[in-house]
Amino acid sequence: MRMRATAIAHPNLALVKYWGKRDIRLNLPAAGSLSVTLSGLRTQTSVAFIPGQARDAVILNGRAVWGPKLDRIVRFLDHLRRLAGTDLRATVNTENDFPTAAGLASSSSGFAALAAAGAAALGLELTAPELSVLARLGSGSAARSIHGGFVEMLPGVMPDGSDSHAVPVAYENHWDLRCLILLTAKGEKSIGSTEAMNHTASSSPYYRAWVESVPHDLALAREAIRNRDMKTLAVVAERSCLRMHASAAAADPGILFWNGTTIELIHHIRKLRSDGFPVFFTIDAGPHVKVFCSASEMSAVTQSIRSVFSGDIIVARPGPGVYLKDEPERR
Ligand code: 2P0
Repeated sequence: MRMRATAIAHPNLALVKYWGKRDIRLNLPAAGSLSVTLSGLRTQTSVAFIPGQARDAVILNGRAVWGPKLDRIVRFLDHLRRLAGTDLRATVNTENDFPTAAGLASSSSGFAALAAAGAAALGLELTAPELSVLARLGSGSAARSIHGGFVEMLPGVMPDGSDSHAVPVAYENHWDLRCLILLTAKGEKSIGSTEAMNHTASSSPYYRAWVESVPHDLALAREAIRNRDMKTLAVVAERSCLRMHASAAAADPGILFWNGTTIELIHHIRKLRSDGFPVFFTIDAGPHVKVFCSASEMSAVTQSIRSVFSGDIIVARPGPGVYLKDEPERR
């Protein structure tokens, strides 16, 4: 057992969204989802299990983490300790090169990197599905960042969640897409994804219809990715995004993640598409707009967006799954 390890993971963006759980305690999703793991944004996490250390310590971007955020990570470290049969406490040091808890999927890369580094530090030799199951216990979307490229999350049927993990759909170099992340606001979002999706599930009359709509969208998206069919993927991804947000907006009280710029950008992207550009948007549990287009169209799409948007833009592309710093990337 080497007791310490460092892992690198990239956040993923869902094209068919995950929104709602069949088991809150085990983070089991109510339906599948499909995402792209993105290079261009990255989390690096080091974990050290230290004999004699009294309690877990977590440092995020150089600052100590406290309160409910620390409790969530300690609960995750407890899963690791149970698997390894140890009661050693850990020091976790994690760095994001992009805004945390702002609707940029930091929990997906965060828990994927923590799962891989923690498991390696404790000498756990896990298969990819086992590592994905472990990451899922930290955050549902983290299960998908174990793999690179285009990834599907299987909801599974087992009560213990052992069949609820991600699987690769296509490698990162399968399709040379670009993702422009348009930052429409600064700071952390007002409500976390976990709380927002649980509130939607318990109070939105549209929630059931949302969950029932997912399998059909998954089948279409899977096929569209295999065929590099932008037209179909655009329709499915925007539909999945809008249905997810509609189910949240119909909760009681309703949850609205968008600001005015979000809506202006939605209209602009749809206009671009009707003008013949193969482009589409998606939006997560925050106000930022993520725009997908082919690599060859990126400069024209960026130029057009710049006519209505002056905020920061992060450029990302399909990227690798989680890997240990001193080992090759996992494909
Ligand atoms: C997704 N999101 O599929 C959806 C779309 C946000 C909007 O997965 O409670 O942070 O930790 O399982 O993974 C965000 O949810 O929630 C998310 P938990 P998570 O990407």
